[in-house]
Amino acid sequence: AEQDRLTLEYLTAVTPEQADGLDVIQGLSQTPKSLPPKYFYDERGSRLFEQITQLPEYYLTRTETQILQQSADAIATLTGPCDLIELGSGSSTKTRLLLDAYQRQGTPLHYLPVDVSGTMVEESAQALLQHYPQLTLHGLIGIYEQVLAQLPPSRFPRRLLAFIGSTLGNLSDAECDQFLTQVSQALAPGDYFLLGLDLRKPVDVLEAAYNDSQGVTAAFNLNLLHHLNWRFQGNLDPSQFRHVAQYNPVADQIEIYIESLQAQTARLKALDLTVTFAAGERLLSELSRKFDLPTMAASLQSYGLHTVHTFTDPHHWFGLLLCQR
Ligand code: AVJ
Repeated sequence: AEQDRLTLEYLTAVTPEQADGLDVIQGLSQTPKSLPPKYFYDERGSRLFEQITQLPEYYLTRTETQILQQSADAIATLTGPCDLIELGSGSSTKTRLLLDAYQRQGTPLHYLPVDVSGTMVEESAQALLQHYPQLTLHGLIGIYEQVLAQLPPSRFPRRLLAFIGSTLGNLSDAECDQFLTQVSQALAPGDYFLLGLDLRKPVDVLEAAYNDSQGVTAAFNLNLLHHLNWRFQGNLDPSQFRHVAQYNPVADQIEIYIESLQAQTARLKALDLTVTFAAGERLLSELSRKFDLPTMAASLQSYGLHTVHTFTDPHHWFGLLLCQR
């Protein structure tokens, strides 16, 4: 039966820092204020992000899709039968290109999508069950740190850990270092790591991608406030804030802020937290770093992750690195 091919697992916090809300209290109590991007992805936020991926200005998803269309067969051939663990799987739309390649080659695959949005994991897993009759799935609902600290035992000799979509760009230098250390420790020698990265490019292209004309990115950004209200019994008023996204050429990153339109105070009752904003004060809601492939490949090498293939598009706007531990 179809249901026998799908299991779901809800991971719980393993350390106090990861427990719900502590990172919110910390982020909103410091100057300048910031919040972890994982709080974007409640059900509505996940749907808004799916809309972003369809926007004419948002070249990232389209470009990575093109690259995957051309590289999926090579990736499947190289890894052979494996456990495909995907961090931040969302709708798993791009992943289907990989699943198709394994299916074409008759290579068995066990797919483990990982996402903070339970709805997203459940819905996409159900759709995949219908479409891929041979596929077995184990959905994990939780954050990357939890999953990497305790990868489920693998079915096949090899693992392919996928972190595509340039989600790595959300991490600061220190977070990135921690993350790659964890990746390297989680993988066994011979396992693969597939990393999707947004690359440096003209600033007008970058800024347009995060300031789309339909305002979807603005809605996605401000939805963070709705999510906090819902999750922590808050009274933040999203209409009193605006979306700001700008490129920082020194740090090679898009910085996304929620800017307070006036002086205001809000409460998050469940956290027993009062937050005050000055007029014009900015809360950093997301970093989206832009990379350079040779530099990244060299950095990965220092974590014991050796690049075996680099895939890119004709404009070099996006890159996929296939590494082996
Ligand atoms: C999912 C982190 C890759 O940085 O482009 C899109 C998120 N934020 N528009 C990105 C995002 C605003 C996205 N990542």
